[in-house]
Amino acid sequence: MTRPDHDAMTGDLFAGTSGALPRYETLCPGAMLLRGFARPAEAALQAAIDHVARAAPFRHMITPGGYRMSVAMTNCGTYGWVTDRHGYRYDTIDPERGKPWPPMPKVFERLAHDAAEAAGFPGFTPDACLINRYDPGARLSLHQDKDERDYDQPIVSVSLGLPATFLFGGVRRKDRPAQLPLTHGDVVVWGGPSRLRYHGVKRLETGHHPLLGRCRINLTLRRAV
Ligand code: MD3
Ligand code: FE
Repeated sequence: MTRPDHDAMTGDLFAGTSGALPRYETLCPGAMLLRGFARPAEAALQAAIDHVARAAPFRHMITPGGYRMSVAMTNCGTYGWVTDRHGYRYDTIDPERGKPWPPMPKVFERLAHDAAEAAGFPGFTPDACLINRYDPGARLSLHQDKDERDYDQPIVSVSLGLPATFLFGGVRRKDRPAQLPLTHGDVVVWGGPSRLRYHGVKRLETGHHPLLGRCRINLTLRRAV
């Protein structure tokens, strides 16, 4: 599906994209893939990620079961997602630094808002952004996102850098997952009946991306509280 009104809808940040309009695709009820939606903002996104990571560095958190996550993580916004031996939670304080997370960059907030609107969820205002960094070999096993208060709020996921294979299953762990290749600039909005689906990311292959280098970065924008 093409959107001739895309520029008008997203405003000046994303203006001038008419030569390469993103394609829109429904993956399953409530989930919409917006191919290339983040590309016009790639430089601003990268600068904002660097800014956040200088204040709150990427770290490998420990799962409640005692495993070190292969994905390196940091957060920005009012709430950050954290895991340690005690469990998963959203916290206003970065436990590594004992200080609040860096504020949500305007470019993140705007991208999430505009992507959600394009997918049929107007008025989305994220209060949490988890930034996941996948180095070659990193993976994320199948899980549900259940730590948020209101499942009626969508989740906006932004892929940058190296390509990855995303897995999305059903609402039961045993449901065989579908595989979805996600590349630089792709945005997925997960809402409605897709919100509690199991999902994960396959082991990242080695490679080099012209902007991000040897990694994949995923922004997961949520309304936590
Ligand atoms: C599908 N991150 O941090 S976000 C996570 O690429 C996480 O780093 C992945 O899953 C990543 O929790 C993918 C995409 C995503 C997020 C929430 C979902 C997909 C979802 C909720 C329901 C179904
Ligand atoms: Fe998830």
